[in-house]
Amino acid sequence: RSALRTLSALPAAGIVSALPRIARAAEFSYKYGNNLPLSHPLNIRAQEAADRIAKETKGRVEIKIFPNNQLGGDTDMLAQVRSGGIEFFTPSALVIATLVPVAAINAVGFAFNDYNQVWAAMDGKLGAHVRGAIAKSRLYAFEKMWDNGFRQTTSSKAPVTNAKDMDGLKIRVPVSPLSISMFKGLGAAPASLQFSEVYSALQTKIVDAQENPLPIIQVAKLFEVQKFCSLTNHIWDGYWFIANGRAWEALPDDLKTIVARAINDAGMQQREDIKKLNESVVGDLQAKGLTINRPVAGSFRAKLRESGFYGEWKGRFGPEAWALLEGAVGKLA
Ligand code: X2X
Repeated sequence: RSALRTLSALPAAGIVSALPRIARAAEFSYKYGNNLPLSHPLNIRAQEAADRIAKETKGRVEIKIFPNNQLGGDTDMLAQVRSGGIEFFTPSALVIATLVPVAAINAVGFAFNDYNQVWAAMDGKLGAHVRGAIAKSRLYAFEKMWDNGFRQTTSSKAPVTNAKDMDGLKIRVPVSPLSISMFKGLGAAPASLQFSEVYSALQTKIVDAQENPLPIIQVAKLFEVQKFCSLTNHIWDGYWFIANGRAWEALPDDLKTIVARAINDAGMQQREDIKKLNESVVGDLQAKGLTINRPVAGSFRAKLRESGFYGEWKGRFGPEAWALLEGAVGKLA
């Protein structure tokens, strides 16, 4: 009895440290949803970040990962992270642009030539501009964007060798006005579907083609339902690691620092993983039966100019964002 009285006189934190063996719930138990299989570097590095965060916060912050659209497709997860149903989400730039239109700016067709240009822009002024816009939607975007990759075109029908081969192509694109506009500009017949629907849509021939970076084509096993892979490199796409604004603000500053450092560091490592995968995965995909070809960008760019794609999107993004993009990649239109 007297021991109990002593204990109950202690402040709550004292009791917890006096009884270290009693399992306790984390003070901040947060859910993170994403759309990729567990084997993708995004999930591998996110799990490492979650483990590091649990350790460095001494269990005060716990992040549970729900990969592979377990919580619904991108549109559902975006709604959940806004409402607070989940605290973290990694939407592609194309997907978060349904809420924050300027976020699609990195996905303007054939804008970036290589990763040096990409990271200089996204870790620099262009990325800061987009993060500012995301913040206005009461979402916190971590500083370092994660890599999705340069998007490539796969088809069950025929290789894409130049812009003419896009004519009438029934191609799945993400739920993204920019993607729809771009593929229409190229003469294709694009249809928006969430990523969670892509494999079965290809399998049942609802669409003949899709476009995604090579690591996704591999981990989502799209080679099982596609024959040709054309390295069109038409869009560079990345993932914004975002948090619900209230959940982020609820963290004391010292925990914010630990969480941000772990997530940004993991993002930097994830970029390296994708870079390495890009080098090895072509061979793997060929071995799995995909026929690979490397078209040149010229005819696609010309077709997009002709169709007014760049002019239209310059207007939609506005002069400030467009100038930041052209500052990073050179004149586009
Ligand atoms: O939906 C896609 O194609 C994906 C997985 O690349 C995105 O998240 C945009």
